Amino acid sequence: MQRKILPLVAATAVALVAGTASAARDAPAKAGPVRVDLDEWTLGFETLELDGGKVSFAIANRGGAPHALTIEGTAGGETIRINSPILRSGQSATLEVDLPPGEYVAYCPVGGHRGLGMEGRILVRGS
Ligand SMILES: [Cu+2]
Repeated sequence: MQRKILPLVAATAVALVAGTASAARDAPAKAGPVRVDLDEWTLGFETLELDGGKVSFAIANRGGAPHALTIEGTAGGETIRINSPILRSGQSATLEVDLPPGEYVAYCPVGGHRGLGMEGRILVRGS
């Protein structure tokens, strides 16, 4: 019995570590907030894959310059644009969003930060 349970426990621990990493891929939406660490000049991820539905983003500005997060996309013919507040160095914010399945771009809307590399993709799977 013990030998059957142990591998499951180990697999769960690995999944939890992956889910809290800032560059988390495949982070399950229902498993807690998705961490986004903003810095010069990166969002901390290139592609984020999430399950559709309510998603909570825990956004932190780890850099020196002001940063924010904008999520933009089209779902069902409707344009979706979500903006976090502009965060100063060290500030953080939680963004609760309800994203329909689809493909979104994420970027920092401050100054020319997007062009400097603060851009990524968010893929929302159907549930
Ligand atoms: Cu920025």
